[in-house]
Amino acid sequence: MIPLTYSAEVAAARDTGAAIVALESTIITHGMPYPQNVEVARQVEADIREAGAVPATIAVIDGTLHIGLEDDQLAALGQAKGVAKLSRADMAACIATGGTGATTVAATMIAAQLAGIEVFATGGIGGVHKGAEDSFDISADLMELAQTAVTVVAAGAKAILDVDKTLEVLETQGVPVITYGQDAFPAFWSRGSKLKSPLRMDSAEQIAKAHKMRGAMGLPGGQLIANPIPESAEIPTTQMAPIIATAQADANQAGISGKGVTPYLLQRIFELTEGKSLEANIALVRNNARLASEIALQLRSLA
Ligand code: PSU
Ligand code: MN
Repeated sequence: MIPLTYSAEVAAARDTGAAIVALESTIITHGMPYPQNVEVARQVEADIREAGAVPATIAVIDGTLHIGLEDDQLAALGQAKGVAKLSRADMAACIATGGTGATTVAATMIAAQLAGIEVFATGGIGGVHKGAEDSFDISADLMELAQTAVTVVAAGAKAILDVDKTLEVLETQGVPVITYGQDAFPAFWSRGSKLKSPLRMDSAEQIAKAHKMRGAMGLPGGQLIANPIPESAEIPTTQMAPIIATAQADANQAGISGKGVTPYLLQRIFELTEGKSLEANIALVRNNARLASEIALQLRSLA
């Protein structure tokens, strides 16, 4: 038996068949500084409710897998020290030993599927890191997208990654990469990039239909929906490139590896942009939550 609990709101949504959108918690514990992290987590939940769906923020607390957090749990997680960053490899061990951990994209997808939730909104997925030919640092998020049937809405892959290689691995793994409303694959803080998106769709309905079709065809895995950051919030690639290069060089010099890499880079970029990267990050997560809600509502009407 998996020790699994639903928040009151998610339990009610399950009873009535309301549309539910999953949210990860690593972005809260490892992706943004306190107190903005808690404010953003609350804001994103509110955005989902306003769009007519129900938010389910996912985390492991004292050995229980929570599908939806009560507000006090969310606030406590946002301030807690030493919270584990969980992925496919260590989520079961954390639950079995009574630990507390935040879920990455991979772990959130696993939890969402256990709870029958088909859509999940986040900021950016993990991917192939720069220098992966030496470090072998490739996020488990990519392999999760290949095997767990959850549609993940993100703002493309972060420019801290090797985006070309990330797209190559996604293709190899058979993951549909669908950009919403434009041809170019978006670069997280920036709307555009030199890369063409493998697929493009212009409505939540099409995305929901594609999700259902994969299921009908017996294809395992989910879909990556790349939703460009709103124009008013974007930071041009030319401005981000030198900052990312500095952050990467600092990470190399500090000898950061493994799970530490993504949190280190995000924090360093936050410092180097004097908080501007965080503002953009907040705008894009909220934008993704709104699109994920539309997709969840469409999936429900197709069901
Ligand atoms: N994107 C963000 N903020 C984050 C992350 C991604 O905007 O905090 C987190 C997600 O939880 C993602 C994880 O799954 O980083 C990837 O970590 P890694 O590169 O170690 O697989
Ligand atoms: Mn990694």
